[in-house]
Amino acid sequence: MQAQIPAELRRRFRAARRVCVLTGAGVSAESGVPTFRGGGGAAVWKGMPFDVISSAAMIERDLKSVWEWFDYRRDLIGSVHPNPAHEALARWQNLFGDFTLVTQNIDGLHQAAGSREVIELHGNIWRAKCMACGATEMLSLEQTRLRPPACVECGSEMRPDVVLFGEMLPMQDFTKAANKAVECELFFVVGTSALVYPAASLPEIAKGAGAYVVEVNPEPTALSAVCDETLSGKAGEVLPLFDVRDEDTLF
Ligand code: BJW
Ligand code: ZN
Repeated sequence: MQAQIPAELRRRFRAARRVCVLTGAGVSAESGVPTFRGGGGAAVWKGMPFDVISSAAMIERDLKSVWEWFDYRRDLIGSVHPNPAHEALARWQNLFGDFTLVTQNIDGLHQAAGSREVIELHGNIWRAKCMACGATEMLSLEQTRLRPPACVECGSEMRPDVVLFGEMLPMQDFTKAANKAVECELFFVVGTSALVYPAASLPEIAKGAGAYVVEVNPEPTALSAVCDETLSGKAGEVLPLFDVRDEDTLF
């Protein structure tokens, strides 16, 4: 039987004014983007575990391989589309007085579905950043691939504008996300293993500040025990259920 939304959560969803959502790789899984952990397929590339290739140390050691890894992923992401989970979250921004969508994903699929002002904690795979002057440039699939690209402002090497292990998150964005986690009444954590910090601290911050925390994930996570509600299922199947007006649908 298909999962349904418990009446208590449906009531809270209808009454809420300030809602915050944190998404992870699982929200894009149904679009065909591999997750990082749990056999999703992105775990190893050319024999290197992703936390080795996606690390600050590898930028220093082998920038060209880092570009190859992200070019490979950009090619894949360039051919996929938002799924019903992205689309549901894009609708949610019009339902609440204060709605914040925070993502760990770098694929841009929330924006492709129509979400505005998405807080991207780990950067964006479609952007390059100059390692000397910080200038940024958008990347397209059609571009000639000089790797690493040269900065148009100063000629220095550019890197993918993503946050790798051992690197700081964009401070302003994380602070904004943490403030919204403190202020919200309802916090959804969707499709993330909640293992990577500081992103994984956001639901904990929300819970500590009194929010009702809801997890959407087909698997239990490190966070499940602290959530007020866990909806066990795929994001693309569970999130659209919040649109259903039937009061009698119980989990
Ligand atoms: C579905 C589904 C469906 C499937 N529907 N769900 C405290 C303790 C120990 C270490 C640290 C700590 N604090 C910080 C650290 C270090 C480190 C860290 O957290 N390590 C942990 C692994 C222990 N953090 C950092 O290094 C961060 N920076 C930092 O802390 O700066 C300060 C500092 C500076 C200098 C030195 C030291 C500290 C930066 C972290 C950046 C992470 N970047 C990555 C790579 C981005 C680029 C790339 O894409 O390659 O971001 S790592 C990778 O993990 C990626 C993701 O955004 C991130 C989170 O993964 P996510 O989204 O949760 O995906 P999965 O695959 O783990 O889970 C998918 C989930 O979906 C599963 O639960 C499935 O069940 C579910 N799912 N299908 C719904 N259909
Ligand atoms: Zn530059």
